[in-house]
Amino acid sequence: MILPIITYPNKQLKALSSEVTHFDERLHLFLDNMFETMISSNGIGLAAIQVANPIRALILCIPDEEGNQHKENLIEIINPVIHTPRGTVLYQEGCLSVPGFYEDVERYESLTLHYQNRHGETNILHATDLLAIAIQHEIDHLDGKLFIEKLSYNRRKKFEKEYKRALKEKK
Ligand code: Y12
Ligand code: CO
Repeated sequence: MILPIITYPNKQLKALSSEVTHFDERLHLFLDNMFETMISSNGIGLAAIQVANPIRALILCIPDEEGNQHKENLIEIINPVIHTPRGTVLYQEGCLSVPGFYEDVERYESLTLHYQNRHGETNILHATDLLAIAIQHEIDHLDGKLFIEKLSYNRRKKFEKEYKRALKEKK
């Protein structure tokens, strides 16, 4: 089932998501729906709060060199914790909750992630490149933060003006 994606400035996106404690059929169905929703919107990452569920769950499906996404590359990440972040890198980010806008954001270059899978099993993942960036972007969603909050004062003001104009034009 394709779920509606909440977009900025909806205040639900500011919610602090709660730890997942039940790794049951309901969670599995929800994660399946998140995947369908993300792929149908051409996304590579989606956090549960973006579809109005404030739980600490996110999914990522990084495209291959040809830009194609494969379900076998899907990573379901529950209750993530970042360890040993290293270096910094600038990357132009986009977000399904801020449609039509891409901005350079500074992130850690690499990190180690401790998380649980859909069965509650603990996994450890070393991430670099786009995977490391997308993990940080999605974990920010779990903490109620959007990438636009990392922009400088002037870039944020410019974004607000352009976004408001785009929303008006859509109406
Ligand atoms: C850098 C950091 C984090 C990510 C992962 C999360 N972002 C996305 O998956 C963004 C997807 C996206 C897709 C769009 O295309 C459509 O909606 C059809 C899009 O375009 C518009 O909204 C017009 C914007 C964002 C990625 C990179
Ligand atoms: Co996002």
